[in-house]
Amino acid sequence: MPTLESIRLAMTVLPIIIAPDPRLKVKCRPVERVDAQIRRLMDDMLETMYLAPGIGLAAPQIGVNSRIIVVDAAREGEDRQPMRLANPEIVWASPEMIACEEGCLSLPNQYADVTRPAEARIRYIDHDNEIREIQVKGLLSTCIQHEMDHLDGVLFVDHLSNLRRDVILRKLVKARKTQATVGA
Ligand code: GNR
Ligand code: NI
Repeated sequence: MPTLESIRLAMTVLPIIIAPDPRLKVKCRPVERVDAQIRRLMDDMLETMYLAPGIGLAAPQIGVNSRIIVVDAAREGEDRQPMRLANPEIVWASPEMIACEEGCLSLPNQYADVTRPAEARIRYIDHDNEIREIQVKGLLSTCIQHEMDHLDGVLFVDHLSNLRRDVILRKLVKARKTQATVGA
């Protein structure tokens, strides 16, 4: 029988770090083992992602330097398909590439086309600490690759020209200054 204390009724929504920020530019450390504490973090990340709302979230976006991502690329109206991945690795990528318009919760209101492998095979550790592999395509493939980039300190704007990246980052600096002034 689980004790009352071991049953979590509420998950925690965590603040998302907005670029530019040095915490989004670091390489994250591998997870040693997916234990109850990591599972809790994965659940809090999912809750944070759903509220935002977004289709993916990487640990560094909430200030945690660990190789953990969560994803749910289910369409609106479909049942939720939450995925929890630790130490994700690309073990195969298709030669075919696909361009998808990407956004990022750490780059609010900024969108650009990014070209990535259309399909990929991903090895990861799941929420039960089991090694698994999945083959993904479409939006799910794009999203997982976007999240994996975060674990190496890479943002989608790093795939654009220096000029386009700097235009977006300057907009975010300006928006932050305006917010600080207005106190919004
Ligand atoms: O919510 C998100 N949408 C999205 C759309 C296209 C490609 C990637 C993404 S991921 C993004 C959430 C996010 O910032 N994850 O890091
Ligand atoms: Ni992102």
